[in-house]
Amino acid sequence: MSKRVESSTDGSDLRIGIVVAKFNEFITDKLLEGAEGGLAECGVSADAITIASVPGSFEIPVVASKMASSGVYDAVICLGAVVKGDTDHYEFVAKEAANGIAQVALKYGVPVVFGVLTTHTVQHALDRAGGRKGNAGHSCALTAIETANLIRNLS
Ligand code: INI
Repeated sequence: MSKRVESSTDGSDLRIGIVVAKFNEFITDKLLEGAEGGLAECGVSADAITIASVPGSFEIPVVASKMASSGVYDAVICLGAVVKGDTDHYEFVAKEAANGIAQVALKYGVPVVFGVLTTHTVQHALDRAGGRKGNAGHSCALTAIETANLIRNLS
C-alpha cells in the first residue's frame, strides 16, 4: 500500500532565516513585510526568525549558505528585487542569485526559498510585492513552512 507523507502550515516549532537584499529596498521592504506576515499566520514566533540584510541579490546565496549550513534553521527565505535596466548586469545578478540559492538548498537539504523578483520594470516588481499580483514574500513564507514540515515528516 502506498504511503503519503503529509505537510502542514504549522510553523509554531520552526526556526526561519530570512536573507533580504537592500538593493531596491523600497520593493524588498514590502517583500519582507509579506514574509513576516505569512510566518506570523503560520504561528512562527518573532524570536524564531533571524533577518540578515545583504547589499544586493548577488550576495544572497553566500549568506543563505551560512544560515542553511548552521543547522539552526528549518528553512531560509531569500528576498530580493532584480529589475532590468539598460545593461546586462541584470542578467548576471538574476542568474547567479537563482543558481546560488538552488545550490544551497540541494547542498544542505534545507528549503531555501526563492523570493527574488526578476522583472523588466519597477512596476512589475511592485505588483508582486503587495500590489495587484499579491506578495511574493508572503507566498514564500508559506512555501518555506510547508516544505520544512514535509522534510521533517519524511525523516
Ligand atoms: N542587485 C539587486 O538586488 N537588484 C538589481 O536590480 C541589481 N542591479 O540591477 O544591478 C543589483 N545589483 C547589485 C548586485 O546584487 C551586487 O550587490 C553587486 O554587484 C556587488 O556584488
